[in-house]
Amino acid sequence: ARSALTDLRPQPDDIAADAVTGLSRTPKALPSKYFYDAEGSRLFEAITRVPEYYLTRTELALLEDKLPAIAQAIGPGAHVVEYGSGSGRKTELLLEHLRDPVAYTPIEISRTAVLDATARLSVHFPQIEMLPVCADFTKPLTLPKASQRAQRTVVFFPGSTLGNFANDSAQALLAGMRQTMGPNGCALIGVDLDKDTALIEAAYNDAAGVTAAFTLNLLARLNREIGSDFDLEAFRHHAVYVRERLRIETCLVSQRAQQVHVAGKTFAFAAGEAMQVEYSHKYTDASFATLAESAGLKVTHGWNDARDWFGLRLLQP
Ligand code: AVI
Repeated sequence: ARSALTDLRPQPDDIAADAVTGLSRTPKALPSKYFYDAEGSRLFEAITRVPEYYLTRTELALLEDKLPAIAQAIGPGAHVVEYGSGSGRKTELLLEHLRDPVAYTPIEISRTAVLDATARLSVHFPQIEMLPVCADFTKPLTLPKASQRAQRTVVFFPGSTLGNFANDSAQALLAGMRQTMGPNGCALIGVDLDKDTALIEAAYNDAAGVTAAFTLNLLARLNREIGSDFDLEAFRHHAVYVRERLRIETCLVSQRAQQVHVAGKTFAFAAGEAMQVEYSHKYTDASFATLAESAGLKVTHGWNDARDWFGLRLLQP
């Protein structure tokens, strides 16, 4: 099968400029997309294995359980377009269960990640055309055309990654997916569901401290890459579920009054000052339907695990 890379030449991130912009806000903030350097990606993998972080294992079990029904709803001849570099086992499960899938396109900013994902999958699925794309999926995209056998574009976005986007960005991302899928396409999206506060908060405050290390790695990354001087001992991970906004709000709290130097500028933190670093939105059926509608999409099917902790939703224009 063909496997040429389509390189849409994503604009490289300006980490220093983004950090300065965020630190100049009130309250201070840093973008969560910078969590995922090599060390951050390793720590996130470790999070998916801590007992409190139910999301990944619940979604995998849900896929295993419901894929026959999902494949039925999607129909034959899919061109699967995954937002992200391929979720390993989740992507394999989807491709295994779909009827006569024709092509697979992972979209990812990292050239190596997107090529690795397709190389790995092409061994398992030699009959599927591999059409990797190096691009920023939050920006407008023109994707390579799959063979004429493809009947339908299926956007795959598992993991509740949508939840890490603020509402306006999530809406824009879904609107972009609507363009990508076309009038006859659909999107299969994994969403973490609203539930008991204690269960959600435990997932973001694991006892082993892996999530705290993941959050603090953001500061370590800035120190490594842009030469800032954050003192990692002087900030503490803090994650709370704010039910009115249906989201985990994670911040780093300054443990004392201190100054930090970033890209030639000095930023003062008060003792106890919280810097916003991540949102993880949770959804109700109503909140997700409203979000989908705001992007011109309808929720046509939904599957939850037996405890209603995690859901998969099929969206169509
Ligand atoms: C990748 N994303 C869906 C994770 C989440 O649950 O929001 C990232 C994460 N942050 C802390 N723990 C996991």
